[in-house]
Amino acid sequence: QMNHLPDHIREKVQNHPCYSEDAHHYFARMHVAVAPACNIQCHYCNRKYDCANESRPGVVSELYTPEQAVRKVKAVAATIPQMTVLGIAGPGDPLANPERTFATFRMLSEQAPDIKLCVSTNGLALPESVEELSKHNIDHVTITINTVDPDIGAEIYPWVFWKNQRIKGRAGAEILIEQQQRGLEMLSERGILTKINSVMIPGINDKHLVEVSKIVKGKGAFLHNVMPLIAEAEHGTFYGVMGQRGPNAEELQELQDACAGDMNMMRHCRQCRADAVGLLGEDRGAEFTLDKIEAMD
Ligand code: CLF
Ligand code: SF4
Repeated sequence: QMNHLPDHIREKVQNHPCYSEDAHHYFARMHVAVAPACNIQCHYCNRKYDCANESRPGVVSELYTPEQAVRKVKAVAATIPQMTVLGIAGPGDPLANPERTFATFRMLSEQAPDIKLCVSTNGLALPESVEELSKHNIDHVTITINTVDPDIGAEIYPWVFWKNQRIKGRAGAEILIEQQQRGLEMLSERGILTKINSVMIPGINDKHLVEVSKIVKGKGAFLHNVMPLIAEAEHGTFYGVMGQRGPNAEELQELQDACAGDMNMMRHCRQCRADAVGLLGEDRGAEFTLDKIEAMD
């Protein structure tokens, strides 16, 4: 899969553990949980936990200031030399916390220029953020796109917060979808690599995601990551309470195969926490809590 990539793209993905399946055996990523707020509501979210756009609901991350986050990144980089990528993925939406997210990126691009910066977003605030993202030399942006149809969107997103107003139902979903698609186009125009995450929700968007995959590929997305809904009742999400189930492993694989065609599919995602540290599937976060980092200085 990597061999047919043009050089300038291969260079960007060859040591990113999410964008390259090969790389994930050798290179590690870390997340810093600097972004508490969110600007939309997803029916699969429980705000007490990390953003389910990328991560497993049901775990809570300790919130860091940008300064604390930078100290943590330096401490991890000194301990784990394979750590090539720093991602901001929550616990809310990184672009709904622009001061905190961009302060972290700015300090890191100055103080640790070898570390690749990565971000994951629901996309609502993406078009207004693209300029700033390209300033910080960010090559990797993930957008969670669960649908391109506002009627389906209304079943996933009860509201979005837009221009100081809460906009409910189909109208809110329509705005979110437009912003996501425009953001994707703007990133593609600038040559920033994009990964699309889609949460597979049986009976709601499962049949529709093949079309989503084609559309985002047409707009230049590099990689598509179909993730299973996690909706345990004890997580207290709307879907969990309503008895909505997640897909089983076979259903997930069937959909990933159906999307595959000539789209690159990510199949090694581990649905990381917003403060994960280490190789994918490994979590060394407990070695780098604030008290331990302070003791390292
Ligand atoms: Fe983190 Fe996400 Fe960047 Fe990777 S994770 S912000 S792209 S550096 Fe990776 Fe984790 Fe899956 Fe995300 S395995 S949940 S896809
Ligand atoms: Fe929750 Fe993330 Fe959705 Fe925001 S974008 S509501 S934090 S799952």
